[in-house]
Amino acid sequence: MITAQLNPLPKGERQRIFLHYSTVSVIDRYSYNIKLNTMSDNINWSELSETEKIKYESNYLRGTLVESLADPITGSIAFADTQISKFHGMYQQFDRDLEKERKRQKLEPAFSFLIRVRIPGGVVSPSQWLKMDEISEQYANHTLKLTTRQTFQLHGVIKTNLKKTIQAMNDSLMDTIAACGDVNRNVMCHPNPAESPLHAEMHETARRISEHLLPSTTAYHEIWLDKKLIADSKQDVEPIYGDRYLPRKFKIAVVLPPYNDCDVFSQDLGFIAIVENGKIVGYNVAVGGGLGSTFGIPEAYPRLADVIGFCLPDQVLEVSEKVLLVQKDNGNRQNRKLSRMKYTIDNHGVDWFKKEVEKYLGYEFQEAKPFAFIRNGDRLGWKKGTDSKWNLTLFVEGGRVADKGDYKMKSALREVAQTIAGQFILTGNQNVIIANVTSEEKKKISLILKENGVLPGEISGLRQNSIACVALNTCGLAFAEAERYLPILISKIETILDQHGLLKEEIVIRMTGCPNGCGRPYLAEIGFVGKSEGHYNLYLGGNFIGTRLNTLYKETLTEDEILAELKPIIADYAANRTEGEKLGDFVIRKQYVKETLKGSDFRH
Ligand code: SRM
Ligand code: SF4
Repeated sequence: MITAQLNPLPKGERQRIFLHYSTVSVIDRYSYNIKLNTMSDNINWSELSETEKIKYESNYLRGTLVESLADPITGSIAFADTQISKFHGMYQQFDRDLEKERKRQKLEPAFSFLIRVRIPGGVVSPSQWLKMDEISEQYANHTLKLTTRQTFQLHGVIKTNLKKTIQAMNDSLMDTIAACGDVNRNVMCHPNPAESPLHAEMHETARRISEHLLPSTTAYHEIWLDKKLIADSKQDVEPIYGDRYLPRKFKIAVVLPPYNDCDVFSQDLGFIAIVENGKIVGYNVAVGGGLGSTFGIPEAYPRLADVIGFCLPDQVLEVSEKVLLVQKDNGNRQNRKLSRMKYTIDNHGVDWFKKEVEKYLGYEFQEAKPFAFIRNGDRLGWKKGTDSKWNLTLFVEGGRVADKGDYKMKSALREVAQTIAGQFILTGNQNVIIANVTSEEKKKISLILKENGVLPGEISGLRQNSIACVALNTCGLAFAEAERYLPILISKIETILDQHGLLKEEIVIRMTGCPNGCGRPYLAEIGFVGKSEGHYNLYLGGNFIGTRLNTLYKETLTEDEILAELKPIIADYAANRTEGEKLGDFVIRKQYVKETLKGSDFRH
């Protein structure tokens, strides 16, 4: 065995030796990696989560992916590779609708993969939109899923189509690197060019942060794009991440007050643009947001970020890097339920965290500057930009771009993409903006939408502000439906709102199939979190500007119970609200729930 001859090695030597062993059998190579890595560093693996070892042993995100992909016996990949493949932008899943039947037939689950694209700020060209549309037809389940982090997901891609899918995306200059995994994820950015001439600058900032924090490993290119490394001429190093990457996922957003359309306080790191005399003079820096939580574990809770200071535009990259590094060096690597940066901050205190980042930076933050938000969510409809170009923010229910009966959203957007020269901008609320179009194109777009049954004007204020995570049938963590059920529940709540003349009232409503928070339900005025099939916890009292967590109102409700609980509250709201008072504020003033002041007070 090669392993015996080569241990122990100084850490820097590891890569060079890996690159020489392309001819060693898979098993030998894999056990070689394990032994070599384990012995060359004094890491007590038994104290760390299993994923730490998998990352470390993966040879900078290679694992045995190549072998797993080539294995014809199963539609799945090896367990360790399911963890490593996340860093490449994909998750192994199975169709949960078919689970029982497949078991009955003694078949393995109907495995397929979710692929998530990296699109900082959500901006794609019409030709990229068309490519994604084409790929979804050819290799996925014929739909495009617009996510809560401004990107596309494809569902239902089988193992043998993974490489072709990634290559097709690459042909259109899109990639999936670091869309998932313990790294910085897709960087979000205020999406609407009509809202401000500063959009291009902000988008560029988001793009640069994303590029700066990309993993450097060449594994992605090697595995998916067949770009082979030449041994000895180039070695993988991860100057930012090191060989175990981050303790957990890491998320960044850049927002432009007064619009909190990326829910900046739910991010690990948020940049809040400060504009003076029409120019971005810098950004307030917010740290420690995160919404994931777990039923039955009070130590795992949603938390909103704290603003710790102000930085100049040219400091954004180093601030991003140093905040990430403080988390990398101090985050919990034992328990993945408690490893997000929000817990590092709560464990050590915000002041400690700020000082630590300043130590890494070598300078202090300036004092944070005043800012104010007026709303979260998207403003739907046509808006004219300062450049006289038009932008249409289009509601996409549950972010699912599909043709359903006479409602042909997918066909409509395909035709629009074939017609316009502007852009498509995916929003952080699962919607899409058809951006930068001329007056002539605007007319054509309106016609195309009408002909395909997509009528943007006719949606209630509640539905406009709805988000539902994917949940069933693909999400392996879902306890209950979300995307497939929220539209039905909303129709029933709309009937109550209509009875009280509140159909146009904008109310933020969000649903997820489990407490992980993918649809950011804890920031909603009405939030639902799935507990079991057909049962949801109801949370009230988030605010319309995304700066307050909501509070558990009632637990484990059925649909009838949900409607029975909401009916009197809506009636009271219609009769007794003060002028302009939003529902989330009303339920606190009327003491339906107490305000949640900090994440650690949050209870399920
Ligand atoms: Fe998420 C895991 C879908 C945004 C918190 N999320 C998952 C997985 C991959 C399930 C899994 O691990 O097996 C889901 C795949 C479902 C499927 O079939 O597509 C999933 N998350 C989504 C998306 C697609 C929801 C959507 O309907 O739009 C969003 C993709 C965003 C993207 O493009 O990158 C999505 N996830 C979020 C958000 C919201 C955000 O980022 O603004 C959150 C809460 C914010 C946060 O991170 O704190 C979120 N997802 C989680 C968590 C809990 C993390 C935690 O700190 O505990 C998990 C579970 C985990 O990581 O272990 C998770
Ligand atoms: Fe799945 Fe839960 Fe995320 Fe919904 S919130 S997509 S059910 S992990």
